[in-house]
Amino acid sequence: MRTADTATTATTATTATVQTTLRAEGFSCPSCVAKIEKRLHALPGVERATVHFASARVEVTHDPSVVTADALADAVTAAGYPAVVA
Ligand SMILES: [Cu+2]
Repeated sequence: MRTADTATTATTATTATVQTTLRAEGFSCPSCVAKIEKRLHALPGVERATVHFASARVEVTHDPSVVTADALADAVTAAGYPAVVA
């Protein structure tokens, strides 16, 4: 019997991760992308971080109870790329 309480968007969720998009400034080359991704991956609670060079957007999958969207923006800003939550 099928039940109605199965989460429609459930994938491999063992933790309550959400996806946050940041808008950042100051990218000038692909090595900036690697630097930002590395910085974000180093934070506890970050599951995935993808920088889109052409659109200056950063998509981060994270557990908001461990690291907030604002903390992600702060980390990117601290790396030298002023960032805000989009
Ligand atoms: Cu660069």
